[in-house]
Amino acid sequence: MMRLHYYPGFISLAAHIIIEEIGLEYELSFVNLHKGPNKNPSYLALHPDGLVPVLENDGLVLYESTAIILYLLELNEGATLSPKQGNMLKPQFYQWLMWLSTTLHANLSLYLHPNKVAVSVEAQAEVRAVAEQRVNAQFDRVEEELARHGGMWFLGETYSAVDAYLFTLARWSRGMPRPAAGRPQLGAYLQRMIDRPAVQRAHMQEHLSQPWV
Ligand SMILES: N[C@@H](CCC(=O)N[C@@H](CS)C(=O)NCC(=O)O)C(=O)O
Repeated sequence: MMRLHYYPGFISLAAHIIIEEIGLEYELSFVNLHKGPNKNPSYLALHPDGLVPVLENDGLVLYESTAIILYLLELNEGATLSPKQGNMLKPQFYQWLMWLSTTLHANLSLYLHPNKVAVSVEAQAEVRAVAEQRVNAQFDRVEEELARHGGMWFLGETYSAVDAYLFTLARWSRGMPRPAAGRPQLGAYLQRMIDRPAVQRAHMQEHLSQPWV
C-alpha cells in the first residue's frame, strides 16, 4: 500500500491533502524529527537528507514534495487537481507550483530556521529580517494574483494541487507579524480551503490544533 512519511504540518501536508482529495488508499508513517529517527539508516535509505516527505508506492521511493505531487497527479489521470493538457492554465500551474516550492517555501524556511544557515545570534537575526521582507512581498504577490482574477482558487476557478501547497505554506506564517491570512483576499481564500473536507481530514489525521491557519 502507498505510504506517506510525514511530520505534522510540514511540507508533507501538501501531499497529504492531495492524497485525500484524490481518495487514494494509503497509510501515514510519522517521522519523529525531534528524536532524530530521520537520521537512522533505515530512514536515510529512503531519503539521504532525512527530510519529509517521502512517498513509497509499489517499490518506488520518492522524495521532493513537488515530484511527489506531480507523481500523485499522474496516478490520478482524469481527475481535476491540475488543468488539462492544452489549457493555457497548465503552464501557469507549473510556474506557480515551482515558484511556491523554490521561492516562498525556501524563504519561509529561512525565516523559521535561520539557524540552518547562520551561526551567531546576530547573523540569524539578519537572515530572519531579510527572509521576513521577502515572505511579505511574496504573500503580497499571491494576494495580487487572487485579486487580479477574482476566482475561488489560486489559478482562478480550477482547484488544483497548487492550492494544497499554498495552504500548507500559508499556515507557517501564522506566527509572523504579517500572517498570510491577514490579507483580505488570502484570508477569504484560506477559509475556503479550510472548508474543504479533504483539507480537514488531513489536518485531523496529523492532529494539528486549531486555528489551522
Ligand atoms: N525541497 C524539499 C524540502 C523538504 C524539507 O525541507 N523538509 C523539512 C520539513 S518542511 C524537513 O524534513 N525538515 C527536517 C529537518 O530539517 O531535520 C521538499 O520540498 O520536499
